[in-house]
Amino acid sequence: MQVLVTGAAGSIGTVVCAGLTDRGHDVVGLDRMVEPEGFPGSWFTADCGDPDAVAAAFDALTSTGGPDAVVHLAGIPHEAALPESLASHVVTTGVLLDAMVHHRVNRIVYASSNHAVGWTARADQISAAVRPRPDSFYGVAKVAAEALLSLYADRHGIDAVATRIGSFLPQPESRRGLSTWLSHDDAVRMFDACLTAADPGFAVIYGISANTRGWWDMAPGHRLGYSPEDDAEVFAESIEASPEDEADRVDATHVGGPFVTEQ
Ligand code: 15L
Repeated sequence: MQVLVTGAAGSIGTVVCAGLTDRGHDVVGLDRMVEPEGFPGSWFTADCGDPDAVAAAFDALTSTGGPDAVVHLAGIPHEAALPESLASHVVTTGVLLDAMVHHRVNRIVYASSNHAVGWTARADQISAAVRPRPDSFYGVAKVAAEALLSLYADRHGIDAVATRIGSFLPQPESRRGLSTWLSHDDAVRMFDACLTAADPGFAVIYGISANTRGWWDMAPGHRLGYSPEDDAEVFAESIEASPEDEADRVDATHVGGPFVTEQ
């Protein structure tokens, strides 16, 4: 399958592009950054919020038969002013969806975030159907981008999967991370499953590893074939060796951890 990956030079993009290539996909990178050395596929240096630049990339790819799907990872990965957050997460998603409709590309897998529900109080299990409850403008923009995916799924029949990613890191770095960690290998498993699942329609799943201390309802992801294999628990002893501090206590109250107190 040919997959156009936005944000391909970023931390998730680098890992996901290499992993999808290993799994037999033909990956095309799109990023504002120039092509990283050794990138495994072809490349467009472009801003995915720019409709003309995105149209040019789609024109070039469709003239050779692709792409089959989009993985949208581009976006500021932290809190920012509201206009900047909306441009980075919502406008880019809309530009890509319009290009997909125009070129009849039928699937998008989106890097949403746990911060879409970050103000949810910590509980044993957080459903993917819980009320959107952002903890930041970043989270608001992720909720709005998910809503756009839902609209295009209903209006145009596009398969659109929003993956609410937890903490994508080589290994967890805090007590909260023992619940929110998404390993590199599980991220690749998840994007591959979402790209290849039969008829997902519009779906929201949690992008988290199989963490013993996870508080997420993983059933919607399982239904799409996402079976995480890594567990943050193997890092618990070293993380718990340092005494709990104020940041840990803030993290323990709400799903979004530190974002809840940022302004
Ligand atoms: C995210 O969505 C952010 O992009 C990242 O910077 C982390 O804050 C992560 O969530 C997390 O919740 O750990």
